[in-house]
Amino acid sequence: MTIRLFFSPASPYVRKVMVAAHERGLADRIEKLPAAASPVKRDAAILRHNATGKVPCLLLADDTPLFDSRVISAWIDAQGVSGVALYPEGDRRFAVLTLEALGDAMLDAALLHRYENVLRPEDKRWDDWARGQMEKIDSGLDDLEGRWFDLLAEGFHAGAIAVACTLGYLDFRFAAKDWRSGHPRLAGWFAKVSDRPSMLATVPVG
Ligand SMILES: N[C@@H](CCC(=O)N[C@@H](CS)C(=O)NCC(=O)O)C(=O)O
Repeated sequence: MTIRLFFSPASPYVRKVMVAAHERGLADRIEKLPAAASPVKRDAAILRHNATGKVPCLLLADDTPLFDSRVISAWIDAQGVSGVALYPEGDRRFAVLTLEALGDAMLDAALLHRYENVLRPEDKRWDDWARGQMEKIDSGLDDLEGRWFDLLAEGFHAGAIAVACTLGYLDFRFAAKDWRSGHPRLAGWFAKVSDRPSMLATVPVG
């Protein structure tokens, strides 16, 4: 079975699904397709399969597209040939899904902040809007350090993967942001999970 993935080595959402694939023993079955996703210059090859033009987008053997990162991660988990389920059964499943949604929402804010400061022409930038995105990241960090920490530390499930990719993205694109100060438990957890083969194999480049 060959599956193809519109891939970007810098995308934290692509990283989420590649980490999931490594954790579940599927990474070597994924053929990486080149992609240049951008909200201002859309990639025609992605658009043929995903009307949003975003990565990640997975193509099954018969060309059926799967997106976005949450759907792809769930599909990978369902195929899993090794490792531990990323989405547990029962009530805990919804807690893990909510944690994944929190990690993704922080990533959305980080990406929007970056687009504002990298893509938008300087004279059109809006500081309050960028500050609002950063505030989402900051309140998310506080919540991860507090009420979500026990679930986060329970195992490397889909929620933990989303958070790990979010923190990795902050280090990659917001290196000056000292998110570790004030979040010592989160910092210790991230140092530990960063040594997992799935995380080491997917360190962002770009
Ligand atoms: N909710 C989506 C977000 C994916 C996303 O925003 N990907 C970015 C790259 S990191 C992208 O394709 N941006 C291009 C665009 O916004 O058109 C997911 O979880 O996969």
